[in-house]
This record gives sequence, structure tokens and C-alpha cells, in this order.
Amino acid sequence: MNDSEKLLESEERIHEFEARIARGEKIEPGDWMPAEYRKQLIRMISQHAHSEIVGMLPEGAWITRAPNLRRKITLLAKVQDEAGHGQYLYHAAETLGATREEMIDALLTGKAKYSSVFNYPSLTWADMGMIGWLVDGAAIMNQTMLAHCSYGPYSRAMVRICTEETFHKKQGMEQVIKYARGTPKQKEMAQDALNRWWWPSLMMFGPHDSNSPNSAQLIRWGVKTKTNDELRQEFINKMVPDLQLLGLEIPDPDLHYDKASGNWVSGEINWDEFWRVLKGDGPCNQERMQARRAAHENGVWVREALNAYAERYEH
Ligand code: FAQ
Repeated sequence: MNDSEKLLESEERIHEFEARIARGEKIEPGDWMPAEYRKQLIRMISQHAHSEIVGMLPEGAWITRAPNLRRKITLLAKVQDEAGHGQYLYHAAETLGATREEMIDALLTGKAKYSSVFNYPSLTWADMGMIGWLVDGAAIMNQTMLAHCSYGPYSRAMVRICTEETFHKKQGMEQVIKYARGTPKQKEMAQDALNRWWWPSLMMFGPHDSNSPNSAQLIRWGVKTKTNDELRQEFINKMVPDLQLLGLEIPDPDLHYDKASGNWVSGEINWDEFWRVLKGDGPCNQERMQARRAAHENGVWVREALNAYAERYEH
């Protein structure tokens, strides 16, 4: 086949691939897909997996300090769920040809990103409620969209993850309601947690659409069906009335309701801070990466034992 025939064939294949997506069919691991689709999915799914794993750290730090047994069991279950989400997602990325070693290496060497929100510290118990409500709430908004994405293994992982995240969000919401309606000190703690987690939660949705280089291609291939700004706006519209109902104040002096569009319009996000955090200069980036590197090093013997077992009994 000469070069122009190859080009024609690949154009035909892309056309057929896009027609499948337009018909709402799922793309499965053995199916033909453009190299760029595979690359985008590996990037996004592996970064999503890293986020789940690094996301265990801010909450994991509070397991030993839970105020009672019920809260401790709930938090343990939540953090354990996040580990499970990381596993489903690494598996989904493996179906595209990425190896676990490559992905972990990319995280530990700083080549791969993970969600910016996990580079902020969890300072009080009220943060456990606020993370559950805001951070899991934002994650669900994004992941409900991804449950309809064109890649089968990713969309199916999202269905299960969203179910579990809904429990995470509810337990967070319950805690924030209790604190917001509790003693003056508890209310102050809930407000302080909101002040610190509001903006990082909005940043989770990614840069404005005009600064989002990946969105156009992801939308074209049915991975994302909504843009970063659309999802962020849905989140703001949902959260603002609920938080205000509890007597909590959103830490945004420019926030206002726009009757014409029916939207709560937010003040501008501090994008300098967002990009700084992505480049490694957030309040907890170093601490998070140190924790992940230590976990990896301390786990060498487990991996060696598993490999030895596999060699002995599986061959
Ligand atoms: N943090 O062109 P776009 C959770 C990067 S799971 C860090 O707009 P895209 C569960 C982006 O990667 C939370 N980096 O990118 C939980 C790209 O850089 P690259 C994670 C960010 O892919 C709860 C560059 O900026 N969820 O919370 C962020 O179209 C509680 C340009 O951006 C997912 O990963 C950010 N916030 O849209 C666990 C969902 N935003 O890779 C524990 C799947 C952007 O080209 C406790 N991912 N970047 O070098 C997505 O939906 C998308 O990838 C976005 C970004 C929306 C995150």
C-alpha cells in the first residue's frame, strides 16, 4: 500500500469510528481507534486514577482522629473506596495498552498530573464533611458525564464509581448540616472549611474552555459531552442555594444570581494559583508526592512476593 492509499484507509477508518460514536456505540479495547484517541484516554484515565489514590491522603490523615466510632467506620470505608476507584481506573487504562509500572512511574516522577484539589491541607474534622460534599460532589458531576463516554471500560467504571461517590457525598453533606446547625464553634468550623475548599473545588473542573486545549478533541470523540465551564456552572448552581440554606456564606464577594440566564455567576477563579498548583507549587504537593513515593518503596516486598507467587504457581 502506498502512502496516499494508507492515508485514505485511515481517513475511512476514522470516519467509521466517528460514525460508531455518533450512533452511541461504545468503543471496546480490541476495536480500531485513532492513536490520538488512545493517547488522550490513557492520559485522562491514568490521571483520574492517580487522583483517586492521592485523594486518599487528605482524608486518610483523619481516620485516627475521628470523633466517634460511626464517623471512623464511615471514613475508613470512604478512603478504602477511593483505593478501589484507583484500581478500576488503572485497569481501564491497562485495556488501552498502558502498563501499571509506566503509569505509576509517570506519577512518581511528576510527569503525570493528579487533581489539583488534593494539594490542599485538611486542617480540621469539618474538612471531612466539606470534602465529601464539595469535592465528591464536584467529582460526581464530572463523572456522571463520563459514565456516558464513548470508551466502554471507562464508562462502565464510572457507573460503579458514581454510585459509591454518591454515598461519599451524602455522608459529607450530613456532617456539614450537623455542624452548620450545631454549636457556634461547629458552625465556625463548617464556615472555615467552606472558605478553604470552595475555590479549590471550582478549580477541579479545569481551566476555562478558552484555555482547555484537550476539550475540543475529547468532545469530538464523545469522551467529554460537556465542557469544563458548563460542568462548573452546574455545580455552582446546585451548591450555592444548598449552602446558603444552611446559613453558610460562600467566600466570593462577586457571586450573584443572574435572572436572565438562571445562573449563579461566580467571581473570577485565581488561575495563577491553579497553574502554580499544577506545576508542583501548591501547599501540599511535596508532602503528597513524598507520601506516594514512600508507599511505593514500602510496597516493594509485596510486589516481589506477588511476582514470586505468580512465577511459582501460575506458570
Ligand atoms: N487538576 O485541556 P484541559 C475525585 C490539566 S476524582 C490537575 O481542560 P482536560 C474523587 C489537564 O490534565 C477527581 N490538572 O484538560 C475523590 C491538562 O493537562 P495535560 C479527578 C488539571 O483533560 C474525591 C491541562 O490542565 N477527576 O475527586 C486539572 O480536557 C474525594 C489542560 O486542561 C478526574 O480526573 C485539575 N483540576 O480536562 C477522591 C476526572 N484540570 O494532561 C478522593 C477525569 C485540568 O494535558 C476524595 N478527568 N488539568 O498535561 C477529566 O474530566 C478531565 O481530565 C479534567 C480536565 C476536567 C480534569
